[in-house]
Amino acid sequence: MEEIDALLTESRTFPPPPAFAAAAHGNTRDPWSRADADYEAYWAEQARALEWITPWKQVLDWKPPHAQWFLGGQLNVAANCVDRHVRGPARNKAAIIWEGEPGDRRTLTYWDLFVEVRKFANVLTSLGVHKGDRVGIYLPLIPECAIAMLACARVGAIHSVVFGGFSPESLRDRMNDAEAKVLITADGGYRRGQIVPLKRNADKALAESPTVTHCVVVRRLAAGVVDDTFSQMQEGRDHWWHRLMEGAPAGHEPQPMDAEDPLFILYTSGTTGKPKGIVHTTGGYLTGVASSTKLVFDLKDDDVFWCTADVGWITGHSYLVYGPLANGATAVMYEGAPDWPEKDRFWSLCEKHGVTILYTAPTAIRAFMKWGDAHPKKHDLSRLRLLGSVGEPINPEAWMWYHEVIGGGRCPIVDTWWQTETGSIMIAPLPGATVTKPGSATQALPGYAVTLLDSAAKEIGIGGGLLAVTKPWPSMLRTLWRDDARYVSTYFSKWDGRPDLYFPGDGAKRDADNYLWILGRVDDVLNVSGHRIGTMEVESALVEHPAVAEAAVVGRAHELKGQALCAFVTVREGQLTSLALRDELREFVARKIGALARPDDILFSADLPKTRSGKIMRRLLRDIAEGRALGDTTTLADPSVVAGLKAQYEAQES
Ligand code: 7RM
Repeated sequence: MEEIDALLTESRTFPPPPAFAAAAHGNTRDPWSRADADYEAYWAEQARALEWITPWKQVLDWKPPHAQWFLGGQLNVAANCVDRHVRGPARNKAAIIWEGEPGDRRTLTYWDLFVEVRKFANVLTSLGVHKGDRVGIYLPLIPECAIAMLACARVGAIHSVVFGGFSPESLRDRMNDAEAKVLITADGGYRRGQIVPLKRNADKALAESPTVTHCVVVRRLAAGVVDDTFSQMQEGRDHWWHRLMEGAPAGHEPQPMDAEDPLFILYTSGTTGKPKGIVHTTGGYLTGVASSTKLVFDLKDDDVFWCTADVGWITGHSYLVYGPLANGATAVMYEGAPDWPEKDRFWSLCEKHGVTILYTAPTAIRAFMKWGDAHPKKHDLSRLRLLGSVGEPINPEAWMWYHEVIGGGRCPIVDTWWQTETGSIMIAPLPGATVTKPGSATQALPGYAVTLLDSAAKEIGIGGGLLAVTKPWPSMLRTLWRDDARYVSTYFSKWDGRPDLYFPGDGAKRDADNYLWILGRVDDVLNVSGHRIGTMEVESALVEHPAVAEAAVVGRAHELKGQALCAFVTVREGQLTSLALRDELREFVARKIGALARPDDILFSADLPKTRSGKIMRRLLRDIAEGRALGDTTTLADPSVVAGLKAQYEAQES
């Protein structure tokens, strides 16, 4: 039996526009040929684009499931992202164009970054931070995020960024697990016009984080709102960022780091609750992100690259900070919400800053669709030349809308599949070389060995299966912080006796052109009368209906079929819900992908429970559909959504 059935077919294809292809970095199959011919030589070539203090002696040491890359090599990430650009023509180029939610703006050139990062590196040293120490970063999305991360990298400290939307408890647990010495935070940040009281949260966390001896506080809040309730400074422990910077020396030599020294820890919430501290190292990580940023986004000197993710997520680490800066590019950074003060904020930002490459998530794209075309139509988006998607499968409907309404039909879309664990993009088109298909992340990038396996590790040709990575790659996680056993059991124990096979936890299908279509997390797969149905295809079919903005599908136990399908549906703005619409949607899915995928239940809801990075939390919807008490809801963006849904579901049942 197949691990997962493939139901949907999507036959539209989009070749790279000729002019785009002609100017693109990758516009032939050549990178794949080179990588296939000599895998290690390919990665060595990518790594040589970085500046090394000491050359490596060995490209790869692979003792499954532990890999080491560029052994003997030494480099410094901050020197690669800042110093080397300052020596060249990018000295006065904008590195970060930042806009705060209230509309305040700052632009930092590479020279500005050089000045700030060196000074803050000296600040860290003065607070007793040494190579290998852990530093927590809990900030709104302001330039100090990048400065703090790069300053850590400069002195060899391991940063652990905690998303500013997380609670004091989450912050505390992460600080304690990593035994952080210093925490960098701000008095507050702005989100939907409200103040996020970061320092107050930090105070609560630090009351139970005994290893943290110093807390550096950025003054973010406007003068009028700065008051003691947002920033009560604790004598001896707390220091204003700007005060420390005033007294810091300007010069600083970057600490030479071994390629395999850790660069950062980033916690991801696992299925069991206790977050996993994903550990990334220096040489391999930077090689992976620098190389993929250039190739996948076809990054050129005059591009204005906007990755809309927060630095609290891996996407922000890799494609807001390290990837663009390693390439000497200009990155846009925006602090706030996409619908503040109006639902056109993203398009206003694109127009105002002349964004050429936009990288965002399907959940955002579906929200924009729901809000209607008028918002983007108000703005000149003609500078855009490339669009990217990440975080979830992008359903063809959203892909087409992104292509037409945002991209004006002229911009290729790169649907990029990867994970916190993989560090950088693994499956994606090269926009100048790959014919794209709406909903498919296409194929593995050059230098990545991705395939589909069944549960006996047998390769699947055409059809559905388990995604697997068969060779190590430079930016792979190296371990879980102080829990290597969990690293082995989570990622390298899916197939008996094969510790060389990495299991990402996703299901996918391969089509006749050897394209991959990610079908969602394997944990979410439904089993209806023996058919293994991925959530993505049913959701995608639902979203194709003009009344539907977003859908999430889960299974509940059913005595005859094994599982029955339960769909949670959000309708488009202005659309009314009715029993007739419910029946219509059930038939619509049956027609699109077959009667076996016809949802048994459809529940209309104004919102779906999502993580703070925008991924739908199907686990909680399953709890609702099966009438269980709700599991852990602490990682939800808005916990009230799921409580409301549960009440609504129960009312409908009775
Ligand atoms: C970058 C990021 C990882 C999980 C991954 C998938 C899903 C991410 C795509 C995708 C389909 C994509 N890191 N995912 N990108 N699914 N198409 N292009 O999101 O660690 O937070 O999540 O996200 O399930 O395993 S993550």
